Amino acid sequence: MPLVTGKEILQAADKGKYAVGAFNINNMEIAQAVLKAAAARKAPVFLSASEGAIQYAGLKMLVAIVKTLASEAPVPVALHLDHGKDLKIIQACVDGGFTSVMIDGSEHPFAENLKKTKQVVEMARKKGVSVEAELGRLVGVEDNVSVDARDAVLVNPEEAGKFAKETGIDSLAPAIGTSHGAFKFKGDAKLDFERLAACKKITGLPLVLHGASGVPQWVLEKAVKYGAKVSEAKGVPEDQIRGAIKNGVCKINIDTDLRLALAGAIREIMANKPEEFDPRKILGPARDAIEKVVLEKFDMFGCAGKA
Ligand code: TD4
Ligand code: CA
Ligand code: ZN
Repeated sequence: MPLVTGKEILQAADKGKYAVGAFNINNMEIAQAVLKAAAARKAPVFLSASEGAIQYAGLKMLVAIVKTLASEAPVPVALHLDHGKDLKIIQACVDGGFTSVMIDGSEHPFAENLKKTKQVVEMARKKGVSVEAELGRLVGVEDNVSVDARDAVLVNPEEAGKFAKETGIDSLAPAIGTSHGAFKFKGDAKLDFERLAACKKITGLPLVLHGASGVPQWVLEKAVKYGAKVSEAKGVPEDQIRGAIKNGVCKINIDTDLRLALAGAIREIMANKPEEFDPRKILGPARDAIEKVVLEKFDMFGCAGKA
């Protein structure tokens, strides 16, 4: 089917109290893996491209890949710009066929983030494109971090209320203690569900969880077995993901788990079959490994069967 807006997918998720997955893509194989899994589970899904992905693959190429695959997919698909910072790139995505954009103004002071976000909402509205924004900083918060230190980096729910009202965004990514990448926590994972629930209550918006990769055991084991130096990797455990969904998270961003699965699968082939150099025999198993990760996410998020 044709691409749908982010808002359409998230409103249904919000009402149905489940979360959908948003998976970062950089090439054809990753997009194919995600959509094959989405079709198998009948799950609505976001395909996300970062500014870096756009630089790597080209905006037109990414749009062409996603539109082509989505047109054959039996599930709703939104094409989303992840962590948009450059207004020119955001405008190019809005004009170029994306159906959802994120403006990440979180490193700016509140007033400037608000102003930038408002600008993006204005440009996106003209094309019916949905907008996600971010408040607070994505940093892993450890068990023993003081309340004051948390206040300094995590979302402030009161600010979130004002921000949502003044900008007219469609979804909000509040920082509640997760971070990007494979090394999220030194001690136990600790997400601030109280803050999350307060943001949900005051904004009424579908919320987005960034930095949500779980570093599944089987993915980590394979990567490490074949030489990846990532043995200290630690992600968000499943019970914390479920807690986030209970407290208003409707979109869950996953990139690291796909990267690790791809790297592990490629390392395995290269190690076990040194005579192999057919790209299809190298990238094919990597694509299968990504698909398996995505299937597990759909089962965890509650979005299977919702398409
Ligand atoms: O927003 N994301 C994905 C971030 C992708 C960054 O891509 P570039 O390297 O191109 O900038 C997430 O929230 C995913 O978090 P994760 O837990 O998977 O790291
Ligand atoms: Ca940010
Ligand atoms: Zn993110």
